[in-house]
Amino acid sequence: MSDLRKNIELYLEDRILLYCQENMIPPLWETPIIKYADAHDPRFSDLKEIVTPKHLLPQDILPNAKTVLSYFLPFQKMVALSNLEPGACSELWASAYNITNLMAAKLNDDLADFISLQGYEAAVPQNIGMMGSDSPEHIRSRWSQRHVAFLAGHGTFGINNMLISDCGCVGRYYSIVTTLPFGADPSPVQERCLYKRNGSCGLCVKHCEAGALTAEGFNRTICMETCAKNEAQFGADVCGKCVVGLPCSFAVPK
Ligand code: B12
Repeated sequence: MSDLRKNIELYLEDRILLYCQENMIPPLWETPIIKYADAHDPRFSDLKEIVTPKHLLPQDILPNAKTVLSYFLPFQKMVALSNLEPGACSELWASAYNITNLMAAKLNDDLADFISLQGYEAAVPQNIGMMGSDSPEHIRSRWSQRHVAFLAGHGTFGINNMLISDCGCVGRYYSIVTTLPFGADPSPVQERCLYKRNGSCGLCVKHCEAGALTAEGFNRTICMETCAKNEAQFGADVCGKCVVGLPCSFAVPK
């Protein structure tokens, strides 16, 4: 691994520790995983069809874009364990979501500054939360973090829609567009979702009491209604029952 690549990893790990110290919060995450996509990968254009015609290209974010840095922040097991019970999400699950998003905004800016100091350009995608339209079925992001992570080789998609990383699917993805001179990371060869691999498992579907997730597909409207109920109770638009207590929560299933 190149020194610069290693230094970026160490920098991110350090910043997380520092953020926790400065804000007097316990670390809620395992070591982040950083992977890179080629900003000229033609599959970025496909996202205009797969996600939304308004989906951005890396070059819309940074004209000289060469590489997209995508990182996964895996939650610690205790965060997932707190959310195993059926019903509303756990308070810890909700607060971990809010804390992670606040921290990631800072990490992204710091990481972009760090990359600039190394002599490369870096830009953080902006306004990439939900992009509502007339129909809730069209609630999409113009920068789909998990599709970007997929192009960076982080993992394969489970039937719960989650991208299953090298250390499972319980966590959050973020990304930065850069001119870093790294090649793209390879995609995993093996299908990581057991249901997709051989029809076994399917636990994520069983965990979705609301019925948003079925083996046939995913109903965003039902999922959003469930997340909205948790938001009213715990201040975060989350649920997460479909990602906890699974063979792919914290590992790549054998
Ligand atoms: C809008 C949104 C929501 C909405 C709508 C959900 C939805 N699925 O669209 C609501 C509020 C309901 C929601 C719920 C959740 N969300 Co959400 N959400 C987003 C957001 C902002 C945009 C998602 C988007 O537009 N996706 C585009 C649509 C078209 O694709 P998709 O839904 O991702 O599903 C695609 C894949 O499954 C893919 N796919 C499946 N198989 C294959 C195979 C191949 C080869 C390919 C290429 C693609 C592919 O195709 C599907 C359809 O195109 C992203 C953050 C971001 N900026 O990306 C987070 C994000 C997707 N959410 C996330 C999470 C964790 C959740 C929840 C678990 C809530 C929680 N934190 O407790 C639930 C899970 C719902 C579910 N099972 O999908 C994480 C996912 C992390 C991961 N490990 O994958 C993200 C990436 C946030 C982040 N920064 O990490 N979310």
